Amino acid sequence: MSLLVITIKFENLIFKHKTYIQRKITIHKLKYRFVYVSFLILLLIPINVVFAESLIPITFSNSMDAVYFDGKWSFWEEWKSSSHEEVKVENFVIQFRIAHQDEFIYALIDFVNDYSFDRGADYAMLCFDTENEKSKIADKNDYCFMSILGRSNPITFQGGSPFGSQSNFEKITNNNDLIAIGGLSDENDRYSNHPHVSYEFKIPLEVLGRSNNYGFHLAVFDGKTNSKIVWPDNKVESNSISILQPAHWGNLVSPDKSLPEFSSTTFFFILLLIIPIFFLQFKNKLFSSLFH
Ligand SMILES: [Ca+2]
Ligand SMILES: [Ca+2]
Ligand SMILES: [Ca+2]
Repeated sequence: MSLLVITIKFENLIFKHKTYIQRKITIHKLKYRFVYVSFLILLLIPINVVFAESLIPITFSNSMDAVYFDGKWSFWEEWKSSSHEEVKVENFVIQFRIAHQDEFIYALIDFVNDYSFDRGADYAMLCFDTENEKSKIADKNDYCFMSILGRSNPITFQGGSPFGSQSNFEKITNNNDLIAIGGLSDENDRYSNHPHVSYEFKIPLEVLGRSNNYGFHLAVFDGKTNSKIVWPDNKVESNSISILQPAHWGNLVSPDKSLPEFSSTTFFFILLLIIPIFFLQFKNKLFSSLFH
């Protein structure tokens, strides 16, 4: 074999090896881009699309102790720092806001197109299954809090009653710090200037206990149209005294476990720290797999 042939074969070998390395780098680059793009897409998808639809996130807010309980959005900043969920069923629109601070859960139910102030008939009710067992019959750790428009005192219901005719719930004494009040909105409302019915709740964690995942149900009734809007079913029922059983409730989830007291801003900064670490680790793995 001549020297020329050996040289050509050797050059071909080197060329093939170089091509193999380049192909490997290209594949790794593509993998890297795929992971990066997927991560960006995940960041852009709303949380209620990533998870099941029957889920409402609850966030920490450091301004809920400034809420003025008059049954309406009283000033521009009042409910600004809270989670938002829009419930749209047929022609009805409810803007729901919820947050927690210290020993309380705070909620606003803004029934944007209930223009009739039906005193003693319109009502809103929030229900919590504190162990989120989704049981077929309400048990002792299931609570509902009801505000009837025009009445100063809220009503607390607890599950575990033997009476199926009352959906296995019974009235219990209100916690002293419980507030649930209905009202008529004014020009400070964030969603509509047309006066409409809204409700504000302050629910003590002394009753519920802290959890990062409650079973959750919302029911809002308009006396004029005899329509009860229920979440998570997103359907309209005519009024009845029955309360939906926990098996049909959705979830109220705290992304920051067990309702800890740190803000969404802190959560965002933690995320900002985690992302570069994630990519640095990925990059190191990429280089080590190429050169070892
Ligand atoms: Ca208010
Ligand atoms: Ca009404
Ligand atoms: Ca339960």
